[in-house]
Order: sequence, then structure tokens, then C-alpha cells
Amino acid sequence: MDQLAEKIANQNQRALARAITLIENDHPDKLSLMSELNAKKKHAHYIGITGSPGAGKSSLVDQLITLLREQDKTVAVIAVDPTSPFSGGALLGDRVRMHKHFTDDQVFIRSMATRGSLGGLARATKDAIRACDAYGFDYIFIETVGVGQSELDIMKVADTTAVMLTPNSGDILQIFKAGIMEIADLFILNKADLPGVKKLKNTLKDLIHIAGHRGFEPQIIETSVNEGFGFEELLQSFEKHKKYLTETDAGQQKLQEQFKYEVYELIQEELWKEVYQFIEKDPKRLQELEKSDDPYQLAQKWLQEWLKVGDASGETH
Ligand SMILES: Nc1nc2c(ncn2[C@@H]2O[C@H](COP(=O)(O)OP(=O)(O)O)[C@@H](O)[C@H]2O)c(=O)[nH]1
Ligand SMILES: [Mg+2]
Repeated sequence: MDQLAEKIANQNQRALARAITLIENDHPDKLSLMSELNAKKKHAHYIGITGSPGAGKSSLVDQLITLLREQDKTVAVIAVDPTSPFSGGALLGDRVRMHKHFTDDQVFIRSMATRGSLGGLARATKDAIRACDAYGFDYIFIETVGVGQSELDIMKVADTTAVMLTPNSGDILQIFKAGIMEIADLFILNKADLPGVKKLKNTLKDLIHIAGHRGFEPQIIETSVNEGFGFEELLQSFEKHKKYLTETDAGQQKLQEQFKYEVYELIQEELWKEVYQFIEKDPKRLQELEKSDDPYQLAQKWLQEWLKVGDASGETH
């Protein structure tokens, strides 16, 4: 791997970009690279920001980068937006918006490609965040469009999850229905310069009450990129949540749960890759597939065959 982890830990951005490409392509050496990177992690604050397309996530993150750079903090941004193709709108727009930060070597901005591995985009994004952590950024922002299961899944890696809402957009009901309320550690009401923000805040308070929360009571922060307010307060709110995680038992427990979930997920991904190869490399199974109309029977049969091959070869798969 050409001392990639070492180079990343020495703050080489080209090495970091290369590692993320290897991660996206599910390179065979990925797990060992990730393990090396993990040993070098520096415990950045992972902050997920999720919300509908056009809510203002990128614009706000851009403002936060400026503010954090003034405080001499370093920042990485991983943008995941499957609604826009990699070479299309999202990246182009974000590039223009975040342009001034692209020449700053203490800022790293990357859009994740949606192509790729069996583990999928969520897995690749989590690994990319870890790679950024080995580089040593103070903050790592993860921007996602809060719609699908895969985006919800990405948020499980964040220390702090912020859900962004905007006045009169109707996204609040969608977010409530998708079960996103429960994962929010705080809410950002962006475009608070627009009318309707009071009404949104009241609705939100009601819905938070209905959805309930465990431990940390989510704060509601109003921001406006256009009028330039709310940024400091938002950063303080991030800090407050980070403190909750590191200094309370409930916070520690949440981190432990996240860790356990991630180990399980990695096992699941690796197992599935092996079973998948086992099935796909035998053309006889494809014929079986055509003849069968019982998915339960096939799944059971193939799993048993896979287990037996492991026994016969004396290996544990
Ligand atoms: N009025 C208003 N418009 C905003 C605000 N923040 C962002 N926008 C606009 O909303 C649009 C979408 O912003 P963008 O950051 O690309 O949203 P994203 O898709 O969530 O990343 C852009 O035209 C922004 O100029 C705000 O606070 N107030
Ligand atoms: Mg965006």
C-alpha cells in the first residue's frame, strides 16, 4: 500500500485522496489499510448534517469552515449526495461555493462516488471519514441528503447528528415519517431569514415531544447563511453534544453501541462478500436459480453448501 497510512498521518492530502479512491473501489487491501489508519486516528469530532436537497447544507458548512479556520481549527467535509451524480451538480455547486477553501491545506473537501463496492456507499463513506481522522482534522463534516436507509446508516458513524430543516418546505413531515427525528442530536433551522420559521419551530417542538429522545435533549438552532447569524451558537451546540458523549455515562454507552454496531456490520460485509463469490463463481448455481421458484430453499441450500466446503477444506471460511 506504499505507506499510504503513514503519508496520510503526515498530512499528505494526495495520499488521503488516493486512499478514498481505493476505499470507493473496494480494493482487496482495504481492510488492512483501514486497520492501519485506525491505529493513527486522532479522534476528530464527526458531525453529520442531513437534510433535503437545497436546504442549505453546503452553504452552511462553507460558513462554518470559514469560522473554524479563523479559530485555527482544521476541517474535512465528506459530501454524499446520491441525488446528484459525482461529476454533476452537487460537486460543481459545492466546488464553486467552497472554492476559497480548496487552496487551504487544512481543509479537505470530497464528494463520494455512488458507484462501487458490495458494502455500498454507506460503508465507503464511513471508511473515508476514518481516513480523514488519521490525517488529523479537528472536525469532519458529513453532508448527506436525508432520504434513504443508506443515509440513515451513514449517520450512525457520526458523533453528533444535526438534522436541517427550512421554513415552508414540508420536509419536516417527510423527516418525521422516515424516522430521522429519533437520530437527531440537534436541529438546524436554516433559512431563518425567511418567514415561517416560528411556525416551523413550534411544529418541531411538538414532533420532538412525540418522537421522544434518549438522554440528550436536542437543541434547536436557527441559522441564516444569507443574513449571517447562528453559526457561533451552532458550533457551541456541537461542543455541548460532544461533551455529553465524552463526559456522561449515557454518552459513553452510545459510543459503545456505535462501536459494536460497526464491528457487526464489518463482519456482515465480509461474510457476504465470501458467500457471494462462492455462489457467483459456479455456473451450475445460475441454472439452479433459473429453475427454482423458492428463494428460501435456495438460500438455505447454498448457505449449507458454503459451510460444508469450509469444513471439508479444514478452513474456517
Ligand atoms: N434565504 C436563504 N437561502 C439560503 C440559505 N442558505 C442557503 N440558501 C440557498 O439555498 C440554496 C441551496 O443551498 P445548498 O447549500 O446548495 O443546499 P444543500 O443542497 O442542502 O447543500 C442556494 O441557492 C443557497 O444560496 C439561507 O440561510 N437563507
Ligand atoms: Mg450540498
